[in-house]
This record gives sequence, structure tokens and C-alpha cells, in this order.
Amino acid sequence: EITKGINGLEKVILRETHGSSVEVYLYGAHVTSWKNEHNEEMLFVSSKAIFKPPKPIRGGIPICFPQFSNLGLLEAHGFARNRLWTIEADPPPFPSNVNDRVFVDLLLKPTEEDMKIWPHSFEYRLRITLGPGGDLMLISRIRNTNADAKPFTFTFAYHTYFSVSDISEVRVEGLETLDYLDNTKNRERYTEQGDAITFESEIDKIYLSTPTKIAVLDHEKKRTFVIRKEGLPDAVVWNPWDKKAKTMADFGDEEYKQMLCVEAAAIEKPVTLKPGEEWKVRLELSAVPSSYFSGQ
Ligand code: TA6
Repeated sequence: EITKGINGLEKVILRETHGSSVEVYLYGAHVTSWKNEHNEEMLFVSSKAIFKPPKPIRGGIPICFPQFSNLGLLEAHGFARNRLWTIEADPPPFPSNVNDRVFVDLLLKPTEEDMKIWPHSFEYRLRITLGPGGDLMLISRIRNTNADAKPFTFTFAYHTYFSVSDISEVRVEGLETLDYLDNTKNRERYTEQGDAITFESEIDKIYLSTPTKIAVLDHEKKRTFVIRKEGLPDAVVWNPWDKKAKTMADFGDEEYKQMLCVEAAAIEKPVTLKPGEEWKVRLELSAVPSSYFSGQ
């Protein structure tokens, strides 16, 4: 279903027969809502999010392409999240079957303007699909369509904002003992300690060579977000905490308590595509009721 969202921006609403739903704005191909069959919202969107181009929407799942953060000459996180994508009626076959899933296919190609700041042509196809159990899957296919035989190199992240009841009651499992680049210490490399990650201050870490599965446990809601990823070796964990929250106009001063970003990414080893080559990656999010924390 295509409808007008905030400020008249067009959005697609996917409804799954068992009751779960997803909303994605054509602006940025930006998922802003993912609800389970009990109509509970799984993603965080700031109450102060500015749904007005060219400002990216604060929350949901921003698409960071062709540049993660300031790792290059483009604007922070690249331009894909503040461009208007189109719905593609019959895309080339996707690597995943969608027979029992609802889905929408979005497409981004660079404009002449874009080619001035990033002189490459590409086709970015994003398939957003919802399964019978309410799991949300994002499949990206990025193809180098340069006519001049030039390869291009990029970094990438699904910048997912999870909604949590209280950040001080959240832990992340699956990133223990891994190396990470600490963005709060000019990206120096450290090694994470041995037990699950908990939160009591600003965190901005790019974990390297991470497992395909990461769990985000929300103790109060008794809910675990399970992140499964393919082709995305890194994972960014970010919470601005109080001081940085106050510096963000599109983020409430207290909202850091109800969100956590855990971002499936390709950062440490930028991706290079030759003309004609296509890069395919998948992110699958599910939310399962979790019993009490193990060992607490
Ligand atoms: O993914 C973490 C991060 O790179 C942080 O350093 C912070 O800048 C965050 O992204 C938000 O970036 P944005 O451009 O959306 O404000």
C-alpha cells in the first residue's frame, strides 16, 4: 500500500497476514516502522525526527551508502539515505524466495548531480520483505554499471535504531572478545572484554569480523532482537548518551535511554566492484520473547 506519510513524503506499508507490518519511506528507502503481530513497534524513531529532505530521518534503518560516516569525501553516511528511491515493479530475480512473504522492491540510481560528487553509475536494488513470523529482511544488491570500465569502492551500513525500554537494562551478546575501532578515541583499535556488552555511557564502536548472529537483549521488555547478517563483516554499536544527545536537534535529550544502534556494516574492508559486478548482502531482524538474562 503506497500512501502519503509525514510532510506528504510517500511511504509504502507492508502488512503481513499474521499482523506484523513495516513502513518504508521512498525518501532514503528508509524503514521507519517494524511492528510485530501485537502491533508493538520494534524500531526507534526520534519524536524530533525531521522528515524533510535533505535531512535524513533520525531513527528506523538509515541506509549508509556509498560511504559510512566520514570515511571519505561525501556527506556523513553517503547520499543514499537522502535521495528519493523508486518502486521497481519487476526487478531481476533476487537470491531469496519470497513466496510466503510480503515484499517491496526499491531502486536507486545516481542523478547527474550525484555523479558530480561520486563519479560512478550504479543500480542499488533493495528488497524489503516481511515473513510469516514477523521477521524483517533487507536484501541489498548493488551493481557497478559504469560504462567506462571503472571499478568503484564503497563502505556500507544498515544503521538500525532498535527501540529498547531502558538502555541501562540492555545487553548485547555475540561481540565479546572481538577487536573494535573506538570512534570516541579517534578510531583506535581495541579488544572487547570477555562478557556481554552493557551500557552506562556513550558508545560508538566499529566491531570487526563479527559473527553472522548478534543478540540484543531488552531485559525489561523480555525481548531479544536477533540480528542475522550475510556479507556484512562489521557491526557498529552506537548510543550517543546524554551529552551528545543534547547536541542533536533531531533527537530528544532523554531519548538515548530508549534506543540502541546495532548496525550490520562493511567498513574495515571497503568493497570494490568492477563494472558489471554485483554485491549482494542480507540483513534479517527478528524479535523473540527472551527469558531472564542468563547468569544475572
Ligand atoms: O554509526 C555511528 C555513527 O557514525 C556515530 O558516529 C554518529 O555520527 C551516528 O552514526 C549518527 O550519524 P548521523 O549522520 O545519522 O547523525
